[in-house]
Amino acid sequence: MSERERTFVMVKPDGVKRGLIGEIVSRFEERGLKLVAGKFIEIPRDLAEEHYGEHEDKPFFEGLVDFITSGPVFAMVWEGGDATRQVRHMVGETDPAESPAGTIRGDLGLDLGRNVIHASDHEDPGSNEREIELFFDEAELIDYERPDEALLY
Ligand code: RTP
Ligand code: MG
Repeated sequence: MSERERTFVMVKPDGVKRGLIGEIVSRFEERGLKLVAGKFIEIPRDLAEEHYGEHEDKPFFEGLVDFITSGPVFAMVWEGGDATRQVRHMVGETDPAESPAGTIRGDLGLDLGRNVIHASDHEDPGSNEREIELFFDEAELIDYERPDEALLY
């Protein structure tokens, strides 16, 4: 039994344009995580800069913000036991070339920039809550029961 937790995930513009939203959502559903919120949006530049604020001094920052604002993203909140760590495990490494087969980036990612998905960082405690708040209002987080609830946490 692990603690119930919510984590933030988004399919990046490359994943949306390649038609990978369904594939990515399916992986989390099949794993037994519960979808709590989701929306299809174009991220305003100031939100993108805030979201990736931890990287503002890095040389790739401007390019990263350009990329994440280059097209629509599908933003989601998923819930489950130890969800942030679990999701990052499923996502793989930052660079798809270093991500094992079976991970989302290992199976679907193209390169360091076009790595199809963002997920909150389990090594940065609180990043999940911070990112959820950045993208969603409280009223957009939907509470409901799944019949297999007992397996989720
Ligand atoms: P994300 O935040 O997008 O889920 O990715 P991540 O945690 O795996 O990696 P992070 O270190 O947070 O970096 C954010 C995104 O910046 C791009 N990046 N480029 N050296 C580089 O050129 C470089 N390093 C990172 C990647 O697209 C990464 O997903
Ligand atoms: Mg990150």
